[in-house]
Amino acid sequence: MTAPLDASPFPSATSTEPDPAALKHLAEAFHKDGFIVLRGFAPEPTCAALEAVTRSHLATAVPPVEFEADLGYPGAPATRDAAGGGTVRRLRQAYGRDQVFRDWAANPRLTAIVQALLGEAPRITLAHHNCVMTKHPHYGSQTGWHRDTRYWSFISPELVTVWLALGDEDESNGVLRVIPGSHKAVLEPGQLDPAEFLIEAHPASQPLLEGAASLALHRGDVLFFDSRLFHAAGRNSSNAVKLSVAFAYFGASNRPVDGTRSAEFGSVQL
Ligand SMILES: O=C(O)CCC(=O)C(=O)O
Repeated sequence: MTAPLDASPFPSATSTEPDPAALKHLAEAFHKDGFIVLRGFAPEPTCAALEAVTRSHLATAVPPVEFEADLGYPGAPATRDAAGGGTVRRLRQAYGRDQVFRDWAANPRLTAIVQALLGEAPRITLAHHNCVMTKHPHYGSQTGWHRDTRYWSFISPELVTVWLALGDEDESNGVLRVIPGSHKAVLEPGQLDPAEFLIEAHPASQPLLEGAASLALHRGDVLFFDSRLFHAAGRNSSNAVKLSVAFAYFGASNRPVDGTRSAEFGSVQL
């Protein structure tokens, strides 16, 4: 499937006042499918600034980073000492890395949309995502079907992940795949493995997987998805690293559960 082309709710490229009817339409699509894609939503100077800082931090693996070898997903190096063991999977704590990340995460046009999707004022969680996802050729791993909320602890599971493509994302470099509507799916016992990945061979997974769609993105496209949406991604068989900036947002009436990892790094009020 081709990714849906949702129209920007802003009347012009510089406006920060969204059209209420367009915003309502986006929110309806989001609640139905679990995601929306806004083409070319991030201006080129923003993408260029984010990419420049990302590449400079990647060059020396400025901490904190997550290595592919730490997760051991399919295709990852077995250990940090193995060939490709220094391959970075994420530049973590993006918000603290540079003003360009803070500006993007708090961009008023972006947060106006998140607010419409959550139905209340959003906050940025610094505990989850808050990163640049990097998928490298050769050692970038495959990510199985999962919901982001599998390892997040909030009093309500309603969060929105905002994923900005800094380059083309397609079948050649590990495009994101989603199962539209799966944010509402009620699972059967035993349908998830101990790490809460969907067991594809489970009979109840088949109807879900039949609806899977690839979300091809271009530089500047922004995917907003419900953090309960099942998604997965393949490996990168191109010869260039894929870079995507990801932040997650929760509503003012929500909060991380005390004492959990979700409460560890605080949040940003917008
Ligand atoms: O790019 C990928 O492999 C998917 C990443 C992802 O969905 C995640 O880390 O939650």
